[in-house]
Amino acid sequence: MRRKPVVLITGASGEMGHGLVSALSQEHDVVALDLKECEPELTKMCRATMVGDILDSKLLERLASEYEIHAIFHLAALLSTRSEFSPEAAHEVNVTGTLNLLKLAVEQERRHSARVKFLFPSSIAAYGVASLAAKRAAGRVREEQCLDPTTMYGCNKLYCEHLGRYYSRHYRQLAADAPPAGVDFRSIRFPGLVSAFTVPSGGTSDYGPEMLHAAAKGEPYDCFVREDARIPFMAMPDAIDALLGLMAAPAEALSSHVYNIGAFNPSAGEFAALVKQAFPGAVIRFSPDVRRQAIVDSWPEDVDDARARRDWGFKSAYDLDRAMSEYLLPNIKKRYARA
Ligand code: AKB
Repeated sequence: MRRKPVVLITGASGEMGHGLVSALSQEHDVVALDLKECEPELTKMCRATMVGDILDSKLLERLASEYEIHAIFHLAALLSTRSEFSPEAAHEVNVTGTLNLLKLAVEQERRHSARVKFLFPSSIAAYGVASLAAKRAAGRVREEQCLDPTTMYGCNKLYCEHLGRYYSRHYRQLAADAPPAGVDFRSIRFPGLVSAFTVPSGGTSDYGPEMLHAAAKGEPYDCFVREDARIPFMAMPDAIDALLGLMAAPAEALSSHVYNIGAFNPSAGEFAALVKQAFPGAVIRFSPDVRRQAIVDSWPEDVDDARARRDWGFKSAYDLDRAMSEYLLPNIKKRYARA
């Protein structure tokens, strides 16, 4: 008897997992995996939740034997700042962990004779520009430009995009029993994300969401980048919609395994000004950390997302003003009023 297919989400308790579990669970049976116990509210939406490590091969074997997995959203990762404190551990989680999930996808395809969709959140950290002058000159970067990341996390993301392409098109290409079709790997290079419901940790784009949440809580915030630091950001609902949109796109429409998506790109100073407008008493001081600043300076100030618009109709719904007035401020105010 065929079992009901499920969608597996790794890193389900993280920043993006929350929104994704609730969106996906409306149409799919979701199995959520995370190092931490999922919140009860999320658990209720899932067919099953598992506490465990993507490096634990026994756990992945158990998952493979218990469920028929038809799509994997592999969100689990160590972000850019945290990865610089233990680069080898980051490599293990970010690369070996991804490899384990790609192997799981291949194994599921073999068992169930159906292609597995593999959705991979890559990052603007895959880019690396050599200097501020080069960043300004590069402007909106296309997917194949400036690929010299300076962080372990960025190197890991870029390499995993290549691994995905390999598992999709070239896996065991010389073996007599090479699979007829590879994993259906699709990835998005996300900008910094801003959610009303979760505060990220361990990233370098965290100054955006951190200053907003601090202001809402009435706490002062020391921003670790300069006022003129500029990278792309996006409101979380657009990020979730983009993953769902890419998942739904017909394979023939996709000309690539990797897509930029963009929404808005305020400087840290411009973002702080909007936060102060919303929370007039907010105290935001700029005290740049030279080394974290250097990471932000190595990321592009904007991305060209023409490929995503053309191939699968990506379009962000939230520019910065709408993100603030319709999504971030109402939800954040409600959240901290309750706390
Ligand atoms: C980070 O700052 O590491 C992440 C990212 C930009 O991918 N938020």
